[in-house]
Amino acid sequence: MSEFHLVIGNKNYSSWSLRAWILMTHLGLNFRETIVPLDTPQTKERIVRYSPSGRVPWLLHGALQVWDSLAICEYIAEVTGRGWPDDPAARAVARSVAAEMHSGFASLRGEWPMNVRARNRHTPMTPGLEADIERIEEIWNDCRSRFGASAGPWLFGEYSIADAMYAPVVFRFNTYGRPQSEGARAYVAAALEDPALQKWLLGAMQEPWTIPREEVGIVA
Ligand SMILES: N[C@@H](CCC(=O)N[C@@H](CS)C(=O)NCC(=O)O)C(=O)O
Repeated sequence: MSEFHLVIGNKNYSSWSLRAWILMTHLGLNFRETIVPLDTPQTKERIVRYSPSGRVPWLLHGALQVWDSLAICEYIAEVTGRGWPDDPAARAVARSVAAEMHSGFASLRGEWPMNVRARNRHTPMTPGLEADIERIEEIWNDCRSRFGASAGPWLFGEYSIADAMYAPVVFRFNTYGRPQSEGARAYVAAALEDPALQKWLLGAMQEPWTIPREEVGIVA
């Protein structure tokens, strides 16, 4: 198989990059990794050398370019035959919750930017943020109780693209506050122990870059 080359943003801040990276890491794929630091005067020019959309993550496999986190996850699932649950009903729900994350949760994204290194940050609770958090807890509890609980710690038992899509939310809860429900708390705790997530965290810890506008919340 040709080499995979994944181009990503800063591990501390690039939530879209984390999704593709953690799926590929979970599936045990060897890949070359290039980090383009975000929010510098050279960022745009560096990213467009690779990605036609001017955004990361971007994947090269042989001569094929794939961009956009969900498209990369889908491609990896096609190439490996892994990434989605086997059962068609579980797979349909996994695709629904992955798509819901891909296209929604604007308040959560805007008000709680992923900031892997930060802890104990407090931001004002707004109706939009509260609704996004409630919906995420509902999704996690529903997936775990209907498809996950008997087969492993993940949303659909075995690790799937759905878990990769929600990995940045796990880091957000770790930075800004724990979820309310017991089920969601248990999911966050299990996901934080995941060696792949820990590897990404270590990478973020070692990065020299800080993006001031992503550093939100009062430390308390
Ligand atoms: N929908 C895209 C969004 C990708 C995206 O917005 N990536 C950000 C980094 S997290 C980016 O490349 N920004 C370019 C820049 O900051 O110049 C995906 O899922 O990959």
